[in-house]
Amino acid sequence: MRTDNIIKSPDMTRPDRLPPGQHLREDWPILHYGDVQDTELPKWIFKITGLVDQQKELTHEEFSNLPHVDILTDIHCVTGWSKYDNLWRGVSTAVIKDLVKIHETARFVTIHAAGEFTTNLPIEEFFKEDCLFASRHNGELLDLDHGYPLRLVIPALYFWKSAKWVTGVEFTEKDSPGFWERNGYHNHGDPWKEERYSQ
Ligand SMILES: Nc1nc2c(c(=O)[nH]1)N[C@H]1C(S)=C(S)[C@@H](COP(=O)(O)O)O[C@H]1N2
Ligand SMILES: [Mo]
Repeated sequence: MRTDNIIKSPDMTRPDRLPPGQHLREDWPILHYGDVQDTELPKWIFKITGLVDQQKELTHEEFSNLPHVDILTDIHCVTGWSKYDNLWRGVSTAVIKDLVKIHETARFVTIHAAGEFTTNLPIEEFFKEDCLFASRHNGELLDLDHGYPLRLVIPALYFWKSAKWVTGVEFTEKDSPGFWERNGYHNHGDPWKEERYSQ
């Protein structure tokens, strides 16, 4: 594995790297609600909407031409499994700031995915340096089951925030709970605080 220029997720260097209540897995389970979303690349569009000066749409070719990074992260799923050492390649969330001017009133991000899936997070957690829109995992193109052509990766939060089949981001002033957040999962989802379920 190449190790130059790889950003390492800060949580990987904790003395105890496994969050409370989690167990390690070597394989990679597939979990999502509803159907696998198979979008033909020519029809695929990435939209940046909400509190921005001008909304923006990118084709798959335009998105693929954005600068790419390699980021190494652990995965922590709310159902209890964790998977170490995932090398993702894709576009850093920070690149969004070069594409649009985000209003200062923006405090939250809603991630939109094919099949009307959404998830929400505070803007500062979306822009952490280990967050990216990934198209590759451990050197291979993402499997359709794992979100091809593009998935979000937010390493510091439970994996349900890492939306598969992403189609866009929306910047908002108010927080708006996403799909799992409306269906019993915690609104925030910090694995180190075991923010698993709501109430
Ligand atoms: N579009 C979409 N993305 C999603 C989900 C979903 O239902 N739809 N589920 C989330 C949940 S609950 C988990 S645990 C991870 C699982 O990702 P994986 O199947 O690649 O392991 O995807 C997340 N992303
Ligand atoms: Mo999940």
